[in-house]
Amino acid sequence: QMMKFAWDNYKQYALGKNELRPLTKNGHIGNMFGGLRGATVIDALDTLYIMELEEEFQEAKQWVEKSFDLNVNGEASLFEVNIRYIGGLLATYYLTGEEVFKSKALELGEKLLPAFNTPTGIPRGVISLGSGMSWSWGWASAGSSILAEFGTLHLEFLHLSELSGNPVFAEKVMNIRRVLNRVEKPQGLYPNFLSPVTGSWVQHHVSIGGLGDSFYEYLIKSWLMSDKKDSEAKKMYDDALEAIEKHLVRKSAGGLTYIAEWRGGILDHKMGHLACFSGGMIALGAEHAPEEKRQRHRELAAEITSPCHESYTRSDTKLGPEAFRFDAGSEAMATRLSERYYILRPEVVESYMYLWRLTHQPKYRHWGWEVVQALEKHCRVEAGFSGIRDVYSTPPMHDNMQQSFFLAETLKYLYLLFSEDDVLSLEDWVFNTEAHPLPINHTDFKA
Ligand code: DMJ
Repeated sequence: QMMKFAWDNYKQYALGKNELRPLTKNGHIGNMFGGLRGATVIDALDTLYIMELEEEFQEAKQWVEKSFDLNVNGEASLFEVNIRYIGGLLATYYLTGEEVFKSKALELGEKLLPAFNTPTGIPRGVISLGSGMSWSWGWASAGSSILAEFGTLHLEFLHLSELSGNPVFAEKVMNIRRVLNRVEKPQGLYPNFLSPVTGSWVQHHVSIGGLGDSFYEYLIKSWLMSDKKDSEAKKMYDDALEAIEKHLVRKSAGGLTYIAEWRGGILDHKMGHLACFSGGMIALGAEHAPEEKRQRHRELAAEITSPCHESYTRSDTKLGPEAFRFDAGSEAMATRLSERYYILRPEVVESYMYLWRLTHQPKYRHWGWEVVQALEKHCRVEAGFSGIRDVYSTPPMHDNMQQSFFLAETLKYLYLLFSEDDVLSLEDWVFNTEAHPLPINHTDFKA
């Protein structure tokens, strides 16, 4: 019902725009997708399909067939186009077998290739879909590329090669891996900024949250998607996790285990909402860890998820802030005004879903249900769901934005949390970082 409500309002007020503005009842286009439209349609497709919302799925499919235009000119984020559009189209193709999704994914994939034309082959973050020109984000230090951006292409690009028979996509991402393997890692950690010109780190900021997050996720998932053959990815994941455990995982005075950020050796005792996906990732990896580490990793996954849950329960809305801290007497709460917002993000329920599926401890379903109730109470407005500006104040002020990842991820993970384990079984599927399911063992990882 939540998904139907989110979709119906998007369709009524914003179909063809990228997101719905649920308070003003209109659409939002933004500047992340380079002139591409319908981000919410593409992100919602597989969720509608999985939830058996058949009529709504047909509406979305029709929009793709009739109105989804790839001949656009504008500045796109390579990462966002890949995870939302390519991921959404590929997943829907694999679920339905309908050619239109495959052909659009391949056509769009081709348009992303010029971004890799750099001295190292590390792509730049922004690409003009019309001209193929690419450049780095103005805010990224010294023209660098971002770890979580160029490190979050592997799953989709292997499928593009598999489906097209063209090895070029796989070659591009295997080259990224080569560069990463060559460069020296401070204390075994991967900093967030790398120069696409020299292939060396530009700054020593390490984070398992924003700017770093899905790079780690794609290492373990690359290995799983290859049906456990891509041992290089597994080793990179194992080594990275070991360094994270040693240098970033800390326990607060109140006994909460969290993952801090690292700035040239100095710890910033802050955990972003984005970092809360890591409980799920570590739980998934733990199942395949060597026996001597398995139990410790299982415990770590559960421990890391706990402050994320606390960040929700300690707020007045029972929704969690964008970032929470463990310093100056604070525990699992935002201390800065600018970090108090919640934009319908999925990472906390994502971890609940993995931990439920892997442990069957009822608390994860209880925690997920608390989120459902809080979303209904504070984020549901007359024409859709909206993010809120301050999780510590009720009634909350709304931000007038229904993010597309709310339909792709937050609602999908909640649905899967309450489904049987064989609905998109973790044995058969990996979820890309936008929660689009990709089948295991369909790729030739050696390409
Ligand atoms: C999503 O687009 C993806 O989950 C991405 O990896 C991180 N940010 C958003 C959701 O918060």
